[in-house]
Amino acid sequence: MISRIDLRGGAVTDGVIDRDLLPRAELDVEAALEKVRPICEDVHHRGTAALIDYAEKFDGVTIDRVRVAPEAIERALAELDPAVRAALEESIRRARLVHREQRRTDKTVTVVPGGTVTERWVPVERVGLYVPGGNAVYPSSVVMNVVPAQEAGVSSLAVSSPPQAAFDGLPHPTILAACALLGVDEVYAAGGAQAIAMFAYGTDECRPAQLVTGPGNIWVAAAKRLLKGRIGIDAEAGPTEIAILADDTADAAHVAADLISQAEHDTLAAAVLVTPSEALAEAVEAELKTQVAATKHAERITEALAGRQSGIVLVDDIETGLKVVDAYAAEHLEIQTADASAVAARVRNAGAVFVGPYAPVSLGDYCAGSNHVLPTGGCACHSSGLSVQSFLRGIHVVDYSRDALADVTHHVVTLAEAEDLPAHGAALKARFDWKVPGKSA
Ligand code: HSO
Ligand code: ZN
Repeated sequence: MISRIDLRGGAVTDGVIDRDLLPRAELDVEAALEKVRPICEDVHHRGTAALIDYAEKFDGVTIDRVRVAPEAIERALAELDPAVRAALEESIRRARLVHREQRRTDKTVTVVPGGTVTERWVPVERVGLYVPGGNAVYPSSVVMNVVPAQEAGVSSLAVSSPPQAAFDGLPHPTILAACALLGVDEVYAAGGAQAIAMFAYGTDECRPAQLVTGPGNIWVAAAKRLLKGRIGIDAEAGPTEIAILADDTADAAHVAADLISQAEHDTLAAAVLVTPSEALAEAVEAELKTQVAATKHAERITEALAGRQSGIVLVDDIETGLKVVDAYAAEHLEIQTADASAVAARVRNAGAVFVGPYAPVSLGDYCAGSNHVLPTGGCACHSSGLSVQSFLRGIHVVDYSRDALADVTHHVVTLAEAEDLPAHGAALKARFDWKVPGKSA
């Protein structure tokens, strides 16, 4: 079911890994752009009326408003299973512990006497958080989006999630309950590209936001690409990925279970094992066979594991394995090797790293305290996951005295002239007794 890619015996030359040798899905966001463009335009022009039409068309529900009534949110919390409530509360508590430490303080640097630059960290005023529906419901993603936004000091937060036919056109009740637990009372029943357009343009019910965050399917990614600039985005999240770098100290049953756990998300989800151990590869293949057959979403998982985005990559040694996982830049990377901490410390590219046998990705998905909105599709080589920083802007505040400006004026004038932009220099000279070039005294 899962394919093998053999990079042993010289397939890796000079330590350079050709990314194209590694399994990865091709997600054609460009092609989806043309489909989402008219939807976004429609929401721009017709607002709520368009959203109601798309709820009918895409979600198969008839609704007469998109904003969820406060009573529905309160009811969802009142009816929430106490065990789920306790688990969500623990997830929120741990996430807050980690994200609170990401807050930044303003810093002032005295560049010269009388000349300072202060970096002020200012939260985005209003943020839209998208929580997907689809194959699964994601109250955990509400936690992962809302907690860093709140810790950053975002004052206005709105959540949108697709309307569900099974729940009278409301988002899933566990999503509503998670919002209630987090103190978010502005929730919309809109999904896909249309939800992103709602946040970007605003509607009669929903004030436009400056930033939209959260995972989503290809339509959400396409809408984010299309509307980026009009609204800030976190990332165009693609299907979930797990890579595991393991040697023969790893437990094959656990490795297989972890691969399956992320393959469960989507038929396009990626599960990649990188190992120098032929014995482990064989044992994991055998485990996958029996474990997949026994799991609830066997069909979806089988397709994900058989897809070209998944595979077992055989390498000569852990050294080469490290190069492979760095080239792959997985959303989630588990290290299940001897001396896992030392190996993990050498990883350069991954959305999040899970160290040793007792840190499976599922822990991070729900209750590690870490964030689970992470860069996919290789973007981990240049981007980070969602954090407090995602919701802040750093503003440089420049404050110079007359003397401090006078002291540096000759340098500014020189650089301005070197760039053939003399008016830049003139702006400084005008403040002192300097003669402005080209103007007679
Ligand atoms: N693994 C997903 C997050 C998630 N898993 C939510 C379960 N629920 C992307 O990091
Ligand atoms: Zn997951």
